[in-house]
Amino acid sequence: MTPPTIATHRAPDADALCAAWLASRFLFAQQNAQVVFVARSWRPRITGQFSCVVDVGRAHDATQLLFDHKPPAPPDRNAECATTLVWKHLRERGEPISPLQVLVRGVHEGDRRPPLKPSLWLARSRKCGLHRLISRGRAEGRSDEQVLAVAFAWLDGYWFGGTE
Ligand SMILES: [Mn+2]
Repeated sequence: MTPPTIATHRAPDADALCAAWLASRFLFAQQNAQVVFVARSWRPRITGQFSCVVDVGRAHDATQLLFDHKPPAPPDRNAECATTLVWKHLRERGEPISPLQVLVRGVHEGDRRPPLKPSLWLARSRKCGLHRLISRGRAEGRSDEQVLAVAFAWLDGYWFGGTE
């Protein structure tokens, strides 16, 4: 059986990676989902091209597993982020992911444009947490796949390993 595919944008940020991780570990648990990177200009035209789309495509439709938060749907890009949209969908499905709320809130805050004065959680994450891992990976010229591997390892540790 072909594994599910999760599309997000190239040069992924914390929101793209966290939303893709939520989809991979909860929507498609134990299915070895593959993350595919597409241009930020990508738009969903063919239904079912990917199993799930996060933080790209400018469409939000949970019935098709399309989770973007940029206009036109919804009109305000800061009201939600891709991670909060996937998280809320998972909660509606009854997944026991409430302990991720602090992380989800921090990722949402970090995705805000323009940014506001960061919370302590976000400032710490940018200094030595998930946000730092991603920005350092990018600054060191790592590939999208390498940045994803590092971020997923951190998130797996955060959730499954009980570290952090
Ligand atoms: Mn985003």
